[in-house]
Amino acid sequence: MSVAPQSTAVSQVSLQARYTRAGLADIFDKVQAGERLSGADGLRLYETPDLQAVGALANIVRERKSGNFAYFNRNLRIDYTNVCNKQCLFCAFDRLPGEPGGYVLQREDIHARLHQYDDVHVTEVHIIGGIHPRLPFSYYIDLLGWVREVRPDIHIKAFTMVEIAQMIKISGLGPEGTVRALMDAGLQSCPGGGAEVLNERVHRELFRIKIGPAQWLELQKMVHQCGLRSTATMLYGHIETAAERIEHIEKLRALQDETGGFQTFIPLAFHPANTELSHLPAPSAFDDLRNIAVGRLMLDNFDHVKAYWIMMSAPISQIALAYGADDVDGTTLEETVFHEAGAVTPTGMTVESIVRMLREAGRTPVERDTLYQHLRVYDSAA
Ligand code: V47
Repeated sequence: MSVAPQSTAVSQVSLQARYTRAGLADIFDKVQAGERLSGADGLRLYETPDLQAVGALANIVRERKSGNFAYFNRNLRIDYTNVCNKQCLFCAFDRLPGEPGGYVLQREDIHARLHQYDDVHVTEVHIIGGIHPRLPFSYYIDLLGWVREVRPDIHIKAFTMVEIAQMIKISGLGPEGTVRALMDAGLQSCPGGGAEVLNERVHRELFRIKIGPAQWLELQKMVHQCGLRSTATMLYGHIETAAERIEHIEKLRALQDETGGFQTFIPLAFHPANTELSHLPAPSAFDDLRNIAVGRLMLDNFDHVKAYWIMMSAPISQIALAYGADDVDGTTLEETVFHEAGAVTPTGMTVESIVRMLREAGRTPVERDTLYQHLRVYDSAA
C-alpha cells in the first residue's frame, strides 16, 4: 500500500544540497524516482560517514510504503529445545546433545507455557529450536498439535529453514511433502532465522555444519511456493564485511522478485556474550541504524523492515522508526535466544509500553496480525 509521506517539512532544494555534499546526489535522485539501487550504491550507503543522510533517505521510502504507521503484534515465544548439533560460533543458546542444561519441551511443558498466558490476548506464537539430531519428525507434528490443543486460534509462525532442512532429512516425505504435512498440522508461516549472512566465506567460518546460502534460499523458495509467507533476517556485527552484507541483501531481493513471499527484513545485531566470539565488541547504535536504513533502501520489494526491540533496545528501535523501520516486533513474552547471549533488554513488553514507545517516536501505533492485517490503529483519539 502506498501512503502519502507525512514529514515533508524540509524543502526539496535543501535536501538536494545535503545529498550533494554527502556525495549521494545520484542515489537521492534514484530514491526520489523510485528506482532500484545497485549493489555499488548500497556499499556507498554503508561507507558514507553521513548516517543521518542515509537515514533520511530511508525514511522517504519508509513513509512512501507505510505512511506514519508503526507496527507491532502480541506474540509469544516458545523455544522448544536448546539441544543443537550445529555448533554455530555466534550462538550462546545451544547445548550439544548430552551436554548438561539441554532441554526438550514435551506436551505438558507446552501446555503449561501457554496456560501461563491464559489471561493475556496473544495473536501469534513464534516457535523455534535447535537441531536436535534425535527428535523424530512426529515430534514437530505433535508440537504444532499441542499448541493447537490450548490455543486453537493463534497464528503459528514456526521453524526456520534450518529446522525445515532437518525435517526433510528425517521425514521421508520429500521437501514439499514435509512442508505440506506441517501445514496440515497447523503451521501458518515461517520465521526468518538461520540465514545469518548469505555468503560462502562467512558460512565456512561461522556456521559451516549448518545449511549454507544456496540451500537456505532454495528452501525459502519452496516454502513460499507452498503458500507460506516468511521473514528474512541478517545477523550483522561479527566477521562480515559491508560487501558481504550487500551480497546478502541482493540475494534476498532477487528471491523476493521471484516469489514475493517475504514480508519483512529483520537485521539482527550480534550479541557476543557467552559465544565463541565473545572477544568481539557488540555492534554500535550507529551500525544498528545503518543496517535498518540500508536494508530499507536496497530492499525495494520488501513491504516492511523490523527494528527488533529485543535486540536493539527500545530507545534505538524508536530512533530506527525514522531510519527506515516500520515495525518493532511485539510483546515477545519470554525471549531466550538473545538473553543467553547477553541481551539486557526485558524479555517482554506490555502493549501499553509498546504503544507509548511508538507514539513517543511520533508514529501511529498499529497492532497487526502476523500477516500485517490491521487489528487496531491507535490514532491520537484512542
Ligand atoms: O538465526 C543467534 C540469531 C536468529 C545470536 O522472523 C543471534 O520475525 C544475535 O530469526 N546474537 C534466530 N543474534 C531469531 C530469529 C528472529 C528473531 C526475531 C524475529 C524473527 C522473525 C526472527 O537469531 C538466528 C541467529 O541469526 N542469533 N545467536 C547472538 N548471539
